[in-house]
Amino acid sequence: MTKRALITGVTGQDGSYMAEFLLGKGYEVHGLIRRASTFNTSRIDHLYVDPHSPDARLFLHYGDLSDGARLTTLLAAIKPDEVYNLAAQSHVRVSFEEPEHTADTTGTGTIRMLEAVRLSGIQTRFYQASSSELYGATPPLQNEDTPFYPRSPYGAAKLYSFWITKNYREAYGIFAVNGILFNHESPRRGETFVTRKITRAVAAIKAGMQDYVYMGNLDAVRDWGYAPEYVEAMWRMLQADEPDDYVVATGEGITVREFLQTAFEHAGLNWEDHVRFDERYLRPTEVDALIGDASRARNKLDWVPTIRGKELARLMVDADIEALEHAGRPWIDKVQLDSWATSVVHGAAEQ
Ligand code: NAP
Ligand code: G4F
Repeated sequence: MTKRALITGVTGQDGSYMAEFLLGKGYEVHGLIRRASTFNTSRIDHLYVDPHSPDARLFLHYGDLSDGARLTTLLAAIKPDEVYNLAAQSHVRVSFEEPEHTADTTGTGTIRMLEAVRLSGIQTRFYQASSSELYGATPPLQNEDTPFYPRSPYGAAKLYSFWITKNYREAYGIFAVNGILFNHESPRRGETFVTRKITRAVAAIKAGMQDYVYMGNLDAVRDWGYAPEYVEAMWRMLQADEPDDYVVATGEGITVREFLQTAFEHAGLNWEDHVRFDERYLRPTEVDALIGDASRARNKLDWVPTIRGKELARLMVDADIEALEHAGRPWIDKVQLDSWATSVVHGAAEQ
């Protein structure tokens, strides 16, 4: 029997890797996408097959986490065996600018999905994209028993989602799990997260198109892993005999400064010549250090990461240099437009 999965956030970094992974395993994959005035499917365009074709196994549906009725009817129609709830306003800095929207999408969106599961009456397994941001001010090492102390509207919204997922597991017997994922990156990472911002800047500086990149707190420590490996951990959680919550992390932390240094050195550049400080990129409350202990995932899911922070920096620099070489002029114009927007429209290009 072909398994069927629904992915919310299928156009995002993780959603695109998850769609690829599940198609590779023979699943029929359904993805929720937001209607936008421009195309927003660039991360999954390579997977697209005309739905009229008998070979089509990826199907996209318009919907939004703010629209509970739509989520319920969609789940009732698709009847997925597995639901991966990856959609969210996922940027921590932006959550300070848009706290209500973040609460609505990243927090209340989860209860809308869980209600859709409950009200549609379907039998399904539910994955919730929880985050190491839950730990916030609690120092490392962090594992499943570490107390939560979120430090942003995003972290607080994810805290609600964590507990409501656990509650629906206990109250209604739904196979619902939380993956508490530490930062994970890739060449598909959103351009305003720190790793991708750095590796894109390295490519542009190397090509002589830009001289400086403006950064915030370089002392923050993060446990950076590789996104394709992390979506496999999500899938493994839904294949387990019993539902549980799992930390997914590499166990190694490095500072933003070390990531910068590694990325610039890989391209033969000295980071100190090109990095400048801009207080705009500081957060009202910062999460100083996240380093995860993923022993439970290793022991119960047999999941082991292989790529860690510095290797990831080199891999992403290579990908951005190659993307720049192949994209040509349109990409160059986009870089110039981005830096123009950052300098002229104060606050509009928070990164
Ligand atoms: P991402 O690249 O920012 O993707 C977010 C996805 O959510 C996009 O597809 C976006 O659609 C969609 N979305 C946003 N608001 C929506 C709404 N109201 N209704 C429906 N869809 C909506 O995020 P990611 O890095 O792939 O992360 C996936 C999930 O894991 C997120 O929940 C994130 O908070 C969580 N997480 C990520 C990390 C990490 O390090 N990457 C770590 C822990 C947890 P558009 O393309 O239309 O914007
Ligand atoms: O790349 P970041 O924006 O990621 P952050 O805040 O750790 O959040 C990411 O990981 C979470 C898991 O822990 C996810 F839940 C969340 O959805 C997201 O994927 O920032 C990383 C660090 C921060 O300490 C930030 O202050 O980098 C620091 N930083 C320094 N300069 C910067 C910058 N961050 C950004 N985005 N831009 C800067 O210029």
